Amino acid sequence: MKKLFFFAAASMIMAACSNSGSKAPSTDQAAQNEIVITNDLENAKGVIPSWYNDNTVVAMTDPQAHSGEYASMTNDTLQYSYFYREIVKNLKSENPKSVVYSGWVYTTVANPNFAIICNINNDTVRYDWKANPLDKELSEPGKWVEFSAMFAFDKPLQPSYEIGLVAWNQSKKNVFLDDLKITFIY
Ligand SMILES: [Ca+2]
Repeated sequence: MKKLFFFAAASMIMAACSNSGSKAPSTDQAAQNEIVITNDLENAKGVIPSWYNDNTVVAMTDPQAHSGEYASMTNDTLQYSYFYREIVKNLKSENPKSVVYSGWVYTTVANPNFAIICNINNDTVRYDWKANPLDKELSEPGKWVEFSAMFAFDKPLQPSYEIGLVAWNQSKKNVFLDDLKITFIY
């Protein structure tokens, strides 16, 4: 009788172990610490929450967009690209540690004065801003190139602050963006 009880208890423990083991794979853990937002710009004209400057989104044929038909165009009159803005607390109850803004960029001129900007606003007041220039990555005009810009939030954030991500083109020549991806890391 004792032996049977021990065997039953042991199999219950084993069952408990295998359950907890299958519930928390490491990839899920990593995903829980990130919020990923993607935008291929194909539906930008339909007004997507948190995205602005859809007047920069154009149908492209020559050159072709990186995906589908649409990409964001910047030049002398459109210095700022399609623009992502969101309040910190609308993303998650905690504050992000950093954000990575990545995607594809096409320049019509070598080494344009072109940068990804991360703005942080406290209501209407600028709290912080950083630039990640892409001029060196864009040494070859006439092709789509993948880019990635990382910004660490080293100045403390408040839940009410607004984070903005935008490309700033000061080259006056056409530079296009497509297939944007924003990854907030917590
Ligand atoms: Ca597209």
